[in-house]
Amino acid sequence: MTDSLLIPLHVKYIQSLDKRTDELEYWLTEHLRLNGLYWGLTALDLMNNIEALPRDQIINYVKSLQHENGGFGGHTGHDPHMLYTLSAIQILVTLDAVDVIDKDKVVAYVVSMQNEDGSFRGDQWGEVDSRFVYIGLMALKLLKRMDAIHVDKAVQWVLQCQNYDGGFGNTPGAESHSGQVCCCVGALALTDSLHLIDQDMLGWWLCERQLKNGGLNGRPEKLEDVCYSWWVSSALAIIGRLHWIDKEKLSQFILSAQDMEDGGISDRPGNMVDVYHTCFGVAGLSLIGYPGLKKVDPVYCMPEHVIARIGLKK
Ligand code: GRG
Ligand code: ZN
Repeated sequence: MTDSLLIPLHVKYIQSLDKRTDELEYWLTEHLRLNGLYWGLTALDLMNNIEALPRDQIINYVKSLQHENGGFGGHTGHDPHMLYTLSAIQILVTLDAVDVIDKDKVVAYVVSMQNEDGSFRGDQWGEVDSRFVYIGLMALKLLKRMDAIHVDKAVQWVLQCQNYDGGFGNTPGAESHSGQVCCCVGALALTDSLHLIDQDMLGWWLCERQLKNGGLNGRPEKLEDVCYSWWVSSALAIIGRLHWIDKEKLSQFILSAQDMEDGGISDRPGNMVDVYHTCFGVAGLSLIGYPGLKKVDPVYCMPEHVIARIGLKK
C-alpha cells in the first residue's frame, strides 16, 4: 500500500506498451490501439511527461488511420468509427498538430453519423448510443465546427435519455449508468444546456456511487472500479458538485490500485493493470486536486492547458 502516485513507474509502463508484442494482450487490444494512444498520452501529459512518447511518430500514425470518408479506424486496416475518430482529434489537438489532417472530411464524417432524431450512430452499422452524441459534439467543438450539425435536436435527444432517478442511460428508457451520465452531462455542457436538467437530483444519484472503501461504482449494487473515478467525478465536477463525494477516500482507493512493481493502474486493487484504467485513475486524481498533476478538463478529458490553448476554456 502506498499513499503516493508512482509517476516514474507509470511513465515506464505506458512507454512499454507498444513494445510488448510477445503478449497476448497486445494482439487482443489491436482494435483499441488509437484509443490506447489517447489514454496513454493524456495520462502522460497530466503527469508532466508528454515527451515520453515520440511525437512525430504518433502524428504520422494517426494521420495514416484516416479513411476516405473522413473517419478514423482504431488501427491500420480497421474500419472507421466515431470512438476512434474522437481519439484521433484529441491526440492531434493535444500535440498541437490538428492541421496535418483533412478537417473538412472529419466534419463531413461526423455530420453523416447524425440521425433525423438528433442521435448519432457509432459507424456505418448504425448502433445508437449517448456516447456517440457526446463524441460527435466534442469532435466538432474541438474543430470549431459545431454549426455543421443539428445541435438542438442532439440536445433534445440527450434530454430523453434522463431517467426519473436523475441519471442517464445509453438510449431513451435505458437504465442509468455512470458512463452514460458522463457522456450526457458532457454533451449538455458542450452545448450550454445544463440548465435544462435537475442538477441536484443528478448530483444525488452520482454521489451515491461512492462505496465504503472510497471507490465509485457505475450503478447501484455494482462493484467499485477505478474508471468510475472519471465517469462519476467528471459529471459531478461539470455540475459543480464534486465536493459531494469524499475526495480523500477516492484518492486512497485509486492509489491502492497501482501496480507498485511494474507501474500502471488496474480496475481494483490486485488486478491486472491496463492503460485505460491508468488514464482514468490519473485523470480522476487530477480532477480531485492530487498534488503535482496538471489539471484535467472534466468536459473533454484532456489537459486544461490544451483546452485553454485552443480557446475553449471559459
Ligand atoms: C473522451 C473520456 C472520453 C470518452 C469518450 C467512449 C466514451 C466517450 C465514453 C464511454 C462511457 C462509458 C459507457 C463508460 C463505462 C464503461 C464501463 C466500465 C462499462 C462497464 O459496464 P458493465 O455493465 O459494468 O460491464 P458495471 O460496472 O456496471 O458492472
Ligand atoms: Zn473499469
